[in-house]
Amino acid sequence: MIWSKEELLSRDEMTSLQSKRLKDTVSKVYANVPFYKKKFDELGITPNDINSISDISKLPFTKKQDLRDNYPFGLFAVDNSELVRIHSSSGTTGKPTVVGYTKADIGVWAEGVARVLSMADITNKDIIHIAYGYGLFTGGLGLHDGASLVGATVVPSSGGFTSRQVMLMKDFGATALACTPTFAFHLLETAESEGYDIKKDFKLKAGVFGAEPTSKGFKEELARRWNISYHDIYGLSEIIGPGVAGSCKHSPDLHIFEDHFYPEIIDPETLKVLPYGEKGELVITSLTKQGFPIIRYRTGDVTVLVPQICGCGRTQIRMKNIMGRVDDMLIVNGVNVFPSQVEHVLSNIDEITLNYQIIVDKKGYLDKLEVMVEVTENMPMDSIGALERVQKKIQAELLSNLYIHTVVKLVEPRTIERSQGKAVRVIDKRSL
Ligand code: DLL
Repeated sequence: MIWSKEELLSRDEMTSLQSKRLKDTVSKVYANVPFYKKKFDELGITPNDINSISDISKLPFTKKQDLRDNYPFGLFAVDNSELVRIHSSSGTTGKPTVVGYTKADIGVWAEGVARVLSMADITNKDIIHIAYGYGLFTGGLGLHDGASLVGATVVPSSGGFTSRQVMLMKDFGATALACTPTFAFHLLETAESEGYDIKKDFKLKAGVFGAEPTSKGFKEELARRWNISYHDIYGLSEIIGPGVAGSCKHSPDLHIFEDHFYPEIIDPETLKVLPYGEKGELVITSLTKQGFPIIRYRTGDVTVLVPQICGCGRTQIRMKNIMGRVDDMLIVNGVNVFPSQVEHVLSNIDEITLNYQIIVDKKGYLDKLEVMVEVTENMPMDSIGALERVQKKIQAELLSNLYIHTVVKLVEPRTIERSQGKAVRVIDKRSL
């Protein structure tokens, strides 16, 4: 089901809507946010220089550090009396990034999430189990408002208490699950180990998963083992939260809701805008936000824009699965590799699970990359020969696919710590 008519606009209609909205946004930030006025003045531009969406390249970029420098409310464009909600990032060091919403912003946000839920055919007939964290993180409340808008019955279970969540999913007959892919995997393993029959005991038909980079192989395995259709939901708190883009039933690529969030891809080194089809850093400009409008925000996420119209009929531009973050890309002895690429290789090896960790360290002048991964339950841990065969297989696959030499350590099932939210997959000891 298609939620909004804007998902079907022709290119001309979209361009004219975006142009009008960009002009409004630029005027608003120039008048109300000293940070933007100063930046525009330094570049010698005024709102009069912005007449269509193609003028966006004249505007300056905004980075996470700009939010930190203006902590807490320095980038807000309205008086506090107009704000109805504050969210904040989960950054572990320094000041967090803070974002504010007016009533209208909460409406746009809920609509973005409703569009993704509609891609998964989630309606008022569904029971959606939301296990994203509720609180300052945008996952829980974002999904909650979108699900309420489509009229689904929400089970706001938040994170933690995995066994109890599995029991409730079964007893309440949840038909949809929304959480991080790693937590969905943890719920699955818990259900299996507690003896549930996934196909008979659960009524799940769709999963709405996001908030962390995930490989194609991981997604396919999760969908197959939960017996559901997998829908990717993308977003970040600086832009609005979940519901900036999502994937439908026709393809794993994500439709970007470009009537509200204008996407560009840049080369993170030269900052040049790249043509469609080229891989680079996603930059987003909000076109309708009131409380916390943001211009050309460098998301740090690496992807590719796909202009071809999807089989589902939606006309909005799509992006490929996020490969990772610019700052998560590992450079191992000069070879660039994203953790999600390692994950994809692991997903094709039968004897191991997708519970893994990547540890990077220095050995003399060289980088050493270790992949620690849990084997499946039926792998004989006492057979050195069998373990060595699997280790060699993984090493050979990583070498031929990603050109990296690795040390592979196989560990017993259930020994790597599980995550309730976003997984910690990489430990880079070089930077410690
Ligand atoms: O993670 C918002 C969200 C909540 C999205 C629930 C989807 C579902 P932040 O905590 O600000 O917000 O983190 C944003 O998470 O820049 C990406 O690196 C990553 N991310 C979010 N969604 C996806 C996705 C939320 N579908 C950061 N695929 C982003 C890959 C994702 N990475």
